[in-house]
Amino acid sequence: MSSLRPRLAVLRLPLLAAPLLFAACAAAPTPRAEGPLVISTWPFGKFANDIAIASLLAGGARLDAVEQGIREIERRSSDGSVGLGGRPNAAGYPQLDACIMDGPGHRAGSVAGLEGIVFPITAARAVMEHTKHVMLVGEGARWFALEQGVESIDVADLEAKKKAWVARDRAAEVDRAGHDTIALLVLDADGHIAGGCSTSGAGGKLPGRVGDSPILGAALYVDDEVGAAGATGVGENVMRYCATFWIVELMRQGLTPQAACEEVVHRIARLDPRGYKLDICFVALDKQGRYGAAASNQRFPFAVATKDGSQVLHVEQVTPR
Ligand code: SD4
Repeated sequence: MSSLRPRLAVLRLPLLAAPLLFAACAAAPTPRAEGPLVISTWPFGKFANDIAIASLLAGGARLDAVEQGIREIERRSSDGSVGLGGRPNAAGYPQLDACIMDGPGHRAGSVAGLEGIVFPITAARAVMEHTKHVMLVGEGARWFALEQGVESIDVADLEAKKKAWVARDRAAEVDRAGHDTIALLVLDADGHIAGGCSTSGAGGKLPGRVGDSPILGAALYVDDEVGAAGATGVGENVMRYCATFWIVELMRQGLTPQAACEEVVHRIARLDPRGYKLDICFVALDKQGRYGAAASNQRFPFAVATKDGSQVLHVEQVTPR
């Protein structure tokens, strides 16, 4: 994927050169798709993309493509981290986070700390479409999802959960290695954008911990005038920087999706005491059908689907500067 890794040496220029810089980045090579486009995180994203692109090519609505694609991953829980099959928290049970956003109308819905609900993305969409709110959490989110008829399982009784928690080391490190999330972005044939994100969150997280995945502007942001971005990785290193909002704003200023993803990794690394050891990965697309991806300190596979086919691509970690 060398075409996905434009070298941005020009970004070492002083701040005054910013307009020049953005013009230079906008010219960087970047893949472009005709017609509908779907991009999502990790290799399992291909399963979601296949469903989403088939739906779009059949004339389906972009939000249906987002929801149906992500539901496939929640249903499979095949990677051990999305949906109820995901990695449990420190007390041994999964708490799920999800959000969805639609470009036209700038609408959004989100759920966090959700227990026992099979399809959190559907719950998030119901928040967007059937309430005047944007985000529901915990017991209220579960109650709402049940009331909306979203498929559910029995949650373990509270006493048992409490005992499991007390029995464990409360200082347990969050399982940094064991995290995966689907963030999926769609550009439809009319040029409108939508996206969604779903996760069981970082394995071993404290009960009640909410990551970046359900937070708009952190793991997902959609702007119908510009483009969209999605994130995966250590949520704490994404949400403190409003990373996807930042990526979209850089695209607004002229950067390609690829350049914007890389630039935000570099800027976070510059600000953060961890430097590039952030474990953060981004995907993005824009209104022109261009897309890109970047990761701070790992090889990052992601999935792309267009009318011409569906594939898993990857980028290497950014080169620190
Ligand atoms: C979180 N960002 O809860 C999620 C986890 C993740 O790949 O993306 N893992 O922090």
